[in-house]
Amino acid sequence: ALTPGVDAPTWPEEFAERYRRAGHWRGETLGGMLRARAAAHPDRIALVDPQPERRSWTYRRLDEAADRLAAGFAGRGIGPGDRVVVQLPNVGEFVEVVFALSRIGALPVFALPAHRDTEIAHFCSLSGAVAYVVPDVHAGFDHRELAERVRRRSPALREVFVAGEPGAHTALADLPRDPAGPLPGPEPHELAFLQLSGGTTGMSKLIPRTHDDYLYSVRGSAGICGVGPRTRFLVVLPAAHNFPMSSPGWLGTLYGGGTVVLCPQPDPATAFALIGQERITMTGLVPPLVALWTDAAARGTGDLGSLELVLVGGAKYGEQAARRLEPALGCRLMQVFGMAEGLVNYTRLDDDPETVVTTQGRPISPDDEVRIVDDDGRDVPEGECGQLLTRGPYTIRGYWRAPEHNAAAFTADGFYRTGDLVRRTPSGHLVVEGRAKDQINRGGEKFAPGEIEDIILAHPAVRDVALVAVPDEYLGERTLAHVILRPDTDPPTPAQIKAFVRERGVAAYKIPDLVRFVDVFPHTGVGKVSRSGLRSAAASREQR
Ligand code: J2J
Repeated sequence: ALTPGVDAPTWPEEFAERYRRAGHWRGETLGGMLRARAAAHPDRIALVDPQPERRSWTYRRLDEAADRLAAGFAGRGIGPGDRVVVQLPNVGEFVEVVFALSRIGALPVFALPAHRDTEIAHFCSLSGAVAYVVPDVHAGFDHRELAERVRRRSPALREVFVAGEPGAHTALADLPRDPAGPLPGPEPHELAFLQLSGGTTGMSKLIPRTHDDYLYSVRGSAGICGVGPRTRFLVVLPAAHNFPMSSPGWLGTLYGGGTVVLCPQPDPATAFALIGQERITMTGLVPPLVALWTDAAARGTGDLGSLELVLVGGAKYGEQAARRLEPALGCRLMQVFGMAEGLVNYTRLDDDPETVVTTQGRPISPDDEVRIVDDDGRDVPEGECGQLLTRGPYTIRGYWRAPEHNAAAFTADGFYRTGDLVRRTPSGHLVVEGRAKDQINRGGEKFAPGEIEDIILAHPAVRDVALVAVPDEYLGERTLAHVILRPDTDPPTPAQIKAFVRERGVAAYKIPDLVRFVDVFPHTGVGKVSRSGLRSAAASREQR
């Protein structure tokens, strides 16, 4: 069972009161939101999964599917507060599963399709998950086998559900579908799900979001982006990411009564065909994808005529690239600087064009509190660069079951230390200048270097390792592992180091792009490896 405020720190009552009084927290739940939309416009199309055969769900059908699946899960003993790791690609079942779990009050733990043994086992043990939902085979990888291995490592994991051919597990489609009568459902102030953090130390932390707080950010996002019944949103990034889920993403689109179309792969060939066929009006992309898309559009492929707005975020979007988007794709650009922990900033539809290409936007809410501070925690003079701290109606007060980490990641008065370096323009827009946190952001995918360093350190020939980000024209950053080998061992090749990491079972985006063998790392005064030293050394070498 969950103990509020212990498993997941929550807002002090005076803040909760204030956010309710301001009308931010309206007592809605994810499941209740869908129910209300289904009552208001049952026959409108909510969801389209175009491949391999086009399937579509009206709002009524999606609502009923959620109820039936909720009954099926409940019949297998999944109850309020239970955690369920959900690892599905962009398929209709993903949306059904999220709403079904929400109807029960069980909490999805959002894994990404790219995650492998190490990450999934970690999510299972940290969350205490009782069930795990997987596809059968995705991108040539058999998730049922992964589930089998994870189950052997995770004593609490009782059930594995498969979207597709179940193998040794249970097919979602085979769950009994007789509604067991209305389920009580969660309270709006309770947890809705656990999102993943990018991580700065060790493995990813889990981010506890409540129905009230998340739906406030979803509603605000839908409003800022002008989502309405005629919005047709293409989910290009993995649907479990906070960005395509809530900025405004598939939840914002359903909130606003539009149609969500799931894109199975982000490549221009697949996406452009869908944009043409489904008359897509809006989507969200990370900067490297925009580059691929604008190149393809310049070659004249695809009919993008229906596209009105593209949101770009997840990593810094350079000004020069930003200037090219509107002419290349023939639609508006909106920059978004957000985080699964909460705070999301958008440029606005009525911002002047310079602001849209040169800033990462301003917060959703008038009650988002933003401080920009120096290393000693003092506010920097207005307009200068510093570390971004934030507190507000949809920013968490702490990670799931991580009291020690929380003591460092949050100030005593509840501000989240984002680790981002920003400055604020006179109009209140934020410009991201860099980051103070020890994190790699590889084309929008974040992780802590330590996670991979620990794996490489286990290699018998390795004495020490430091993983750093180096600038990359396409990805923004890619990874370079500096490795110090033990004397008297057979030296491995870079390819062998990469294979060693891959075989441990981690997401492919975490495997070092480059491996370089060195004799010593640059050291700081106190003898600790200086990552910034490594980074600048690596950066200047790359530039030569
Ligand atoms: C620079 N850095 C950015 C941007 C995120 C909307 C959009 C993105 C995310 C997201 C999200 C950036 N420029 N435009 O959840 O709802 C970096 C920052 C930030 C971290 C958060 C959303 N947009 N970043 O990317 O939890 O370093 O959320 O702290 O994955 O990404 O990563 P994540």
